[in-house]
Amino acid sequence: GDEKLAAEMPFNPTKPLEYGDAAYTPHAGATHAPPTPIATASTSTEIVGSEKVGDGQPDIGDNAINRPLDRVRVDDTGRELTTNQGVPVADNQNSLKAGLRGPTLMEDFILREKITHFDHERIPERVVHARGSAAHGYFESYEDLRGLTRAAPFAAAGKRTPVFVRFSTVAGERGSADTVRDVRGFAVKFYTDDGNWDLVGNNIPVFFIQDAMKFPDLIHSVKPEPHNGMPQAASAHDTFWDFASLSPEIAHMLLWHTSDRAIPRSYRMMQGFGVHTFRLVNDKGESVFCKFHWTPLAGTHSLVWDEAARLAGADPDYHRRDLWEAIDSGQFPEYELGLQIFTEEQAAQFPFDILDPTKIVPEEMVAVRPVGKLVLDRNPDNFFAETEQVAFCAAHVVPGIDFTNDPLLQGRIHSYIDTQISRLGGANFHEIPINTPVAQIHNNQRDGIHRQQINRGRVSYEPNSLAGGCPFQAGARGFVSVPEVSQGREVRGKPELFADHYSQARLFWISQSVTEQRHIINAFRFELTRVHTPAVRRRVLALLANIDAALVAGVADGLGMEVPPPLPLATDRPQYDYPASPSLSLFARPGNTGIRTRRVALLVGPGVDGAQTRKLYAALLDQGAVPRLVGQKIGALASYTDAPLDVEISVETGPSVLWDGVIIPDCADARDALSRDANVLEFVKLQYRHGKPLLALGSGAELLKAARIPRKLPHGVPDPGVILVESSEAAEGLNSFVSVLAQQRIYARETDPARV
Ligand code: HDD
Repeated sequence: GDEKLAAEMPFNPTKPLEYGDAAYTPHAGATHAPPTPIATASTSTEIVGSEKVGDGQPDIGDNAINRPLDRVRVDDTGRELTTNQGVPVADNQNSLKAGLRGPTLMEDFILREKITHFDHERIPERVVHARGSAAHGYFESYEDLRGLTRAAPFAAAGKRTPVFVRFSTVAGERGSADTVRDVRGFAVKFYTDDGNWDLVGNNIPVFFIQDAMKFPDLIHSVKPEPHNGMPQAASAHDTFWDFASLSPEIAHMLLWHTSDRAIPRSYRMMQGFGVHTFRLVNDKGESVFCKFHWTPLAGTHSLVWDEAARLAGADPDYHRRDLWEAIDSGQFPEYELGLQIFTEEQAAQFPFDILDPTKIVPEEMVAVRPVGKLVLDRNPDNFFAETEQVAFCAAHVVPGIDFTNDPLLQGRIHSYIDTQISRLGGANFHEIPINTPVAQIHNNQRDGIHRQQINRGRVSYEPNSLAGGCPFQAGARGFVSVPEVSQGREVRGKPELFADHYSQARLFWISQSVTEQRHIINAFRFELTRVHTPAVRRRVLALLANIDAALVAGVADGLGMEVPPPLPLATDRPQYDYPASPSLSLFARPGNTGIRTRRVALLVGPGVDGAQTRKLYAALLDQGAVPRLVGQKIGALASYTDAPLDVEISVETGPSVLWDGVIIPDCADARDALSRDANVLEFVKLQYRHGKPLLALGSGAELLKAARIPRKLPHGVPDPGVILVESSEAAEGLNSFVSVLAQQRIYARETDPARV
């Protein structure tokens, strides 16, 4: 019917009716028959067929948060176009004019409403963490933790609490690239029975500064420089390193920031941390200290810098797309929540202050106890309404969770609510659906811009008798702050232990593998090469000189500079000598999801063995990988064995950095067709340079030869990731390929400078 016609029509069939005399007769525009309703899974909690949600599309899965959001979910399927007042619109192509060539009439309220709304579509972006991507899901507690905390999510084994999680970069603007070197935000909103709890963390367990007082300075230094608005989403410029070199408390964070943690392969493959020390409180009022850790089941994996920089051009949405596609294809990202729990007495013995956010509690001192899992199983329906308007707040805690006196955290308690008031336009931002708790809201707060709630009755004060005293205080059931005793003279300053700036930086450094250490040195080299003021570079070297001799020597060499004397220490106290902590290496958590969601290019050219290609494709799909046919151009490609292949992506639009590995199927013309194409050669070389597995079958090997891919690692042993097999051994070849792909990368290939 109409649908088929519409599909076959490469043009807009009603276009002619917009012109000349035809315009005087209103017409219906391009009508489509309403699609046949799609049966919704019985597990869905969506209100199927309701006025607001149409025929039940899109399928929203089984998730407790759906129901509150259903109220506002809109589905246009089979509906007429209306104004914001619900008035059906006859013509959405033309403004109302006095004659076909006449001026547009002021009376055209439809045009004016549409343009006015458009003119106001943008809101201010977040002052930090502007660039982000989010998903819905749930948190499931492994056990009943009520002995430790009365926080609702931990009340029973198997209890599920709906969550909304937003990942982000810090420095870049809303449209900046995902793969820049930066800290990643990891913000979790738990819609608990006792109200919203936001765990607003990062993928790095320490922070740059020790006191909220310095936050605006830190951010001003890393953001684009104010005179010329450059550089975008980068710490590699003078102002950041100027500030850093004058703030030695940054030393520990700098090593994390220059490590591969700051260029994760995916939001699904990085850890998350609450950073500060928090408190857990049980219903007897007893409290312990707690550090929160999220650990991805997919393991911790990172990009390499050259790849990250190229990715920013090839796909600025690389992490956003990765998260979206994983969830869309049912490969739900999972993270385990772990707690480091310790008492006040234990804390007093630590060689650092637990209120200092530039320090970790090494896992060797306090083990991480797994207590539950986070599963992200549904993409947002609307980016703006959900991902952009979500308002996280470090002050959002629930009974069972409490703050500590960490001076950075104390400042955050103020900042987040405050920033939402200008970003989201007023004090009622909690009524925006994505921010509304599942728990009910009853209080005497009233009015304000864009108020949604219609509070009944004449009473909006407490105490009252006219409303029977309601809403009444919850007493002990409510949030009760830990009655910590505070005393002391008013003072602006820090405890002396905060002045140990280098011990944990050294701990991090000595806990890294040789590969990771090399990457840190190279990252410093890159960042400081972009710094133009020699004195700033020298001061950073002087800071590094307090951490490790090999580190500073490596960085100085990269900059062609001498190692300067170390920066003077801020305290005479001896720095603490930590033993290495193996869990600080990225390689400590390889993950257990095999090659699921890994992207594999099957690089095909004229003369390809189509049957073999199809088999490899199917085998990869079978293991949960994402294979794609990549060629010199898209469309039909003749195969010498069977029907033509349908090439999905070209090397131009899907360049090397978008793939975790490449397979070159047997290809009779490989030497002529593929090996003479510089783009194809570049594709293969970059796969090699970035440590990715390459499998060539039969004459596909000609391409590796042309690209001069070495078969041995720099230290002489065969490279397990350069796999050349005869077509008859395709299955064995694929097995070897898969085992390397699961490891993510062969770092042993790296030389500096690169040899391919
Ligand atoms: Fe912050 C956003 C994480 C220190 C002030 N912060 C923001 C987000 C994350 C963090 C993940 C984005 C939330 C989202 O996705 O919407 N921030 C942290 C961590 C910190 C930290 C882990 C240190 C341990 N932040 C920090 C300080 C201040 C702020 C010290 C101010 C005194 N942060 C903000 C903010 C933002 C924000 C200005 C910007 C947008 C927003 O809050 O909603 O209030």
